[in-house]
Amino acid sequence: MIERHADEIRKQGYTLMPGLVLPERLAQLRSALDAVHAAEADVPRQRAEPGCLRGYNLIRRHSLFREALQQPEIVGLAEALLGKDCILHSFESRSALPLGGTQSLHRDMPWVPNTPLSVNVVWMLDDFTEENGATRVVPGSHLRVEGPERDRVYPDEVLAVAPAGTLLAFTSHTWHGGGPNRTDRLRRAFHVHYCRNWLKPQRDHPRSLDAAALAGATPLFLRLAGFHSQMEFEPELNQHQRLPVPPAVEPSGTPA
Ligand SMILES: O=C(O)CCC(=O)C(=O)O
Repeated sequence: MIERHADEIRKQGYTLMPGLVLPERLAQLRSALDAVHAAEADVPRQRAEPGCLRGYNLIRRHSLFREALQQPEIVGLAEALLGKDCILHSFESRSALPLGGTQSLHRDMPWVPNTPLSVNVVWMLDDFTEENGATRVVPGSHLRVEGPERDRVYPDEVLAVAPAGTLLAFTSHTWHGGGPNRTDRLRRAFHVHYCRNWLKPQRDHPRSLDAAALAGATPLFLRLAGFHSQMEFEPELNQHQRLPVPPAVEPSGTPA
């Protein structure tokens, strides 16, 4: 199953994986995300994109998100495309508010021949429909050298319309963007973005996780969070003692 989806991504740039999130888990994830959106309503970055609610660094926020990161089918897909040592780049929510959500088509990272740098997985917590801002993707765009023009609507873009619980995965090469939400309800989703092991992730995950978040961490979680992708410490070469890791710095009201 993983190979079929990986092949689809190699051929058309994206794939839809329905039914991977069971209804009970979906309800729990919605509640967890609603709580983040409510708790961080006043964080300036959450309001950085008008028309959307954003949640940042979600692996800090709830064990359910830390579990989602490790969903075996998705990790398998990311590994098939990025290597067995791939790590987490970022884990954020982007929920389209009523009458919001429109986003220019874009690539998540620069285009490198035959080498996607990342795989982004959109977890649809609500049905994605034509009306409520389903993600737009352009089939085959992952093979084009050039990127999309800002604010341009391309005739070959398609909507990732699918029921809640479906995961949409695409690579850093694939043109994609949020669609307009013309309904009166929030369209919730979060994005688990995996990248190659040698890239610098968007967040400093190892230093953003406190003891509670790390309690019971699996080896897979530690790898994905990037604990093993940092430079190895070699006291005999560095000629000094390892310094204590400073606690995560969190200016008041601005979660890392
Ligand atoms: O919300 C969506 O449907 C897509 C969002 C997206 O592509 C992004 O934020 O980079």
